Amino acid sequence: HKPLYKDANFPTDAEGRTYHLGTREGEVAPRILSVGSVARAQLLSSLLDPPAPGKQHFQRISSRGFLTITGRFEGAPVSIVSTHMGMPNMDFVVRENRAVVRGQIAIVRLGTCGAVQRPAKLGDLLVASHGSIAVRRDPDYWSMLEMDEHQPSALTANGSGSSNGHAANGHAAAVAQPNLCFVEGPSAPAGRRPYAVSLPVRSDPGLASILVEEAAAVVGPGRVVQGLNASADSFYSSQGRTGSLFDDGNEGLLGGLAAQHPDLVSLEMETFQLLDLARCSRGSIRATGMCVALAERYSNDFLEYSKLEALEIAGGTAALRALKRVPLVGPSAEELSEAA
Ligand code: R1P
Ligand code: URA
Repeated sequence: HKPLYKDANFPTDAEGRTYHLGTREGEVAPRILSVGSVARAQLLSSLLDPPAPGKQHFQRISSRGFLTITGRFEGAPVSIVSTHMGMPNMDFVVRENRAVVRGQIAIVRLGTCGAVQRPAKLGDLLVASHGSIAVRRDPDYWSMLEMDEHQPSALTANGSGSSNGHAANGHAAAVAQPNLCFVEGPSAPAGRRPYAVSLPVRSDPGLASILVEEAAAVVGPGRVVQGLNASADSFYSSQGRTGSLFDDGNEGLLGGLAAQHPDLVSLEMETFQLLDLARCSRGSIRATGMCVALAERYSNDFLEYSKLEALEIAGGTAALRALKRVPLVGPSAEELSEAA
C-alpha cells in the first residue's frame, strides 16, 4: 500500500515519516554516523552494543534505499544512516534527520576519498578539520562555447569568434562570473570558467579534534591526516579525472586546486553539503567528516579492496567514539512541551 503524504513544503506521511528516509521521531538518535553505502552501514552496525535478548536494533530501509540503524554504542544511543552518493543525497540525510530529532544533533560522515597530495596516502584516515570547499562543473561554460560557435560576434567583445570552440578571446560581460578557473593556457577561452570552486566552510572544531584523537588512538597518529576537504559534484569531471570521451576542460583542475589550497588532502562528494547545512542550522547541528583514502590521485594508485573493510571498521570505531563523546545541548523546554 502506498503512504499518503501531506504538506508539499516538507512532506511526511500519516505516521510522521519523512519522504525520502522514511523515519519519524523516536527512531533516530541525536548522534548520527553517515556512511556512503548500505553495506558500510550494515558492517558498522556490528560495532553497536548487542541488543537486549530477543530484541533487534531498530532498522528501516526507505523506499528510496536509505537504511537507518539505531542502537547503542558503549551505552550511548546512536544511528547509522546510509547516505548514498553526492550532495543532494547528503541534503536529504541532514534535513530529514534534523526534522525527526529534538535538541542539538551531531553528524559525522565516514566516507572514502581520493588523497590529493602528500602527506595523505593510501589507506590513511583523512579528517576534514580545516573544513571543505565545493567544486562544481559549470555547464554554462560549454553553453557559451556553443553559442559562440553559432553567433560568434554576439558574445565576443572584439567580434572574433572561435572556430574550434576553445580559441576565442576577449569575451564580454556575459561570461564575467565570480568563480575560479583552473584551465590555463592556450585552450582556455578568456573569462570562461568550467569549474566553480566555493570558499571553505568550516568543520565543528571541537568535534573534529575529538575525532582526530579517536582516529589516532585506533590506527596510530601517523595514519591520520588533518586538512581541507573538497566535495565535487562528479566522481569524474570535477575531480579532475580525464578521458577522451567527454570534453571536460579539467586538465588543470587537480593541480590548480592543490596549488590554491596547500592544505587540501581529500576529494570526495558529500562533506561540503554536510558542513554547509550544519553552518546554516542555527547552531542545531555539529558536524565533521573523515574519509579512508581509497585512491592516490598523485600516484594513480588505488587501494586493494580486500583492505577496505578493516579500514572502515577502524574509521567507524573512531567516529562512533567521537559521537559518543561530543557534548550536545538537549531539547529546549519549549520543544519538550510541544512533544507532550
Ligand atoms: C564515489 O565512489 C563515492 O565514494 C565516496 C564519494 O564521496 C562518493 O560518495 O564516498 P563514500 O564511500 O562514502 O560513498
Ligand atoms: N571517492 C571519490 O569521490 N573520489 C575518489 O577518488 C575515491 C573515492
